[in-house]
Amino acid sequence: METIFTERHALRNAKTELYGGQLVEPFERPSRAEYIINRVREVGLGPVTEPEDFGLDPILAVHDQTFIDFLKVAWTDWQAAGFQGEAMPTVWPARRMSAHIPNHIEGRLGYYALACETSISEGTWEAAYASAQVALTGAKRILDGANAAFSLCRPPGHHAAIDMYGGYCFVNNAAVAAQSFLDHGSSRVAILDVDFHHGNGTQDIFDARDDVLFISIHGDPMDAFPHFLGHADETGHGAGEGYNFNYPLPPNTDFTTWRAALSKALHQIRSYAPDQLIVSLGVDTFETDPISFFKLKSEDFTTYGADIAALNLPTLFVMEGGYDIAEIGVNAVNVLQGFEGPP
Ligand code: OKP
Ligand code: ZN
Repeated sequence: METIFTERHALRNAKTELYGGQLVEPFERPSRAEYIINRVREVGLGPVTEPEDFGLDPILAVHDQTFIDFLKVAWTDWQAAGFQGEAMPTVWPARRMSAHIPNHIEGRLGYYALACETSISEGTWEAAYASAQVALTGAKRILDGANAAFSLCRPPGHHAAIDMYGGYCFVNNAAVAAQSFLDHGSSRVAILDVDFHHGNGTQDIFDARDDVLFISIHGDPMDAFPHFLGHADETGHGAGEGYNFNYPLPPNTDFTTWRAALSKALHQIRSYAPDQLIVSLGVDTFETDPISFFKLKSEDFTTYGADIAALNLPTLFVMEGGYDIAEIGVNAVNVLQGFEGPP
């Protein structure tokens, strides 16, 4: 399987994340991608290639122009306001407040953020843009006939909504890729999100549409980030009713329980008969992930990769989360090797 990767991911190198009332080194850091690409090379998964540049249009096909314009200038506007640290919101348009978009950068950060742990720093937009191009290049490989590809995206994307960033995500790479499939002739695309956290951004983008089936298996939002979306009763709206499914699972969920949810999800994907499958591949379901509470072991990732392969669909893997960095390469590549099957 081909891996699409660029060193430009390292332009996203924030110094601070707000965690437990302290500013800490971000969990979502450049070494994550380095461990994954090293493992890809170590096992000889396949060629590693640079992304092509498809420009902004495929990003604007799923995100609001005003939101993307904001991401481009947020860091320079923050510096121009005279602040010394990295950019983070401190105020939101909360219940019963005005929806006017403020002028001041502090107000605009609150308007476009769904969470405040994710600092905006120098190079953040450039890395987020490159990450989306990595996803688009993977999609192109599938359109050109590959049965699978691995878009080693960083920063991740599945929390980024139509007009909101947060949860380490700025541009929704999986959604950008799905829309690109549709814009190149596909009728239906399925997105399976196996990251520990609910893919609220992806759900938001396709909530009212029937041309993208979105299914997420994740920590119950009653107990886990993003807390305000991802419940089982969210099944889509309007034309999208019946094309969104969530499998929230409780603390300490092991692979047997997780795999039973996956089995239901795979059955729903099979019935939908999509032209392509996109897997939002987060490996923060691992038993020793520092910010998550599922109990998958490294060999379980291989097993479920094979489960997904049994669908026999052209499949694009898009990297999302995973924060036990020492094992992130093994776990992510185990899914891909499980998908490919024994040599
Ligand atoms: C991004 B991705 C945990 C706080 C979690 C943000 C998590 C973002 C996860 N106590 N804060 O889905 O892996
Ligand atoms: Zn996650």
